[in-house]
Amino acid sequence: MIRRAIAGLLILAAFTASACEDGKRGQPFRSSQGTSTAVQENDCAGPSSQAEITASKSVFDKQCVIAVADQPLRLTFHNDDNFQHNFAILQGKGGESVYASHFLDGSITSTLDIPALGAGTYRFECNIHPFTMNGRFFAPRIGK
Ligand SMILES: [Cu+2]
Repeated sequence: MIRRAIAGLLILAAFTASACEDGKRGQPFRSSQGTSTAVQENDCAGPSSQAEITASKSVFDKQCVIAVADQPLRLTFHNDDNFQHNFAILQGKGGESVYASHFLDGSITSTLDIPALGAGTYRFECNIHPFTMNGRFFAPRIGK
C-alpha cells in the first residue's frame, strides 16, 4: 500500500517537472524598443485590448498581462475562490497605484474596464494578497 503511494508520487513528480519545462518555451516578450524582457510565461498573450485572468487558491493563473499603450483594456476576471480578490496596477512594487478594482466577490466573473495607461511596465497585484498574487503588466506601444 505504502509502496504504491510512493510510486504514485514519483509519477506525479515526473509530470510536474515536464510541465515546468513546457512553461519555459514561450517566446520572450519584446517591447517596442526591441529590448527583450525576462517574461517566460507562454500564457502571456498580447498586446491586446482584451485579456483574461483567473484567481484560484490565492494565486493568479498568469504572471503577465499585456495591454496596449494608451488604449483601455477589458479584463475578464474569474475569481474561483470563495472569498474576495481584486486587481490593482502599480508603478512597480510598492509604487503609486494607477488602477484598482473594487474587491470582487468569490465564485463570480467580473468585467473590469481598465483605463488607458501610458507606455511602460507596471506591476499588477491583488491588494488583499500582494505577496502571492502579483505579476507584470505591460503596456507596449504598437503600430507606428
Ligand atoms: Cu487576493
